[in-house]
Amino acid sequence: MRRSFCRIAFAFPVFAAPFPAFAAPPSAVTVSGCWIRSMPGDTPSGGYFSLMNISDNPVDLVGVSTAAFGMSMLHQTQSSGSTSKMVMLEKATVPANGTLAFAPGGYHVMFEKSEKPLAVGSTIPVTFKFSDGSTVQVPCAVKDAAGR
Ligand SMILES: [Cu+2]
Repeated sequence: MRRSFCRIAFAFPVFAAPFPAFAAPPSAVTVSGCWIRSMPGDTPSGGYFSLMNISDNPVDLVGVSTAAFGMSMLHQTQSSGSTSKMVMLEKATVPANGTLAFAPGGYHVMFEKSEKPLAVGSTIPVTFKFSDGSTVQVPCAVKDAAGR
């Protein structure tokens, strides 16, 4: 089973390089409550979740990937007055023994170039990569544009 999973994972060359799939240490960070706001057509979809770091050192989220989308970026929405804009982030730091929320209006993952339309109510596996070299894969719930 592991061997066939490996072959499937490496069939996506965009994601193949950075993951030491069987050598990664257990992660100090857990991911919970992950969901994706599925948008029609080519509109980017936001990804939201909570990160909890149980170690005594800060850990950075450095990347997110899923076979369901061709591109995944870390974004932060920044508001000033009546305008808001999104900036791209290299990383997002989860404080030692602390949490970091990715939520509408703040930190989020921007998923672009969906491979095919996502079914609302389904889940897709998403892999989170951290600065300590660990990776975590969790199922993310697909919700509609209203977040339901
Ligand atoms: Cu964004």
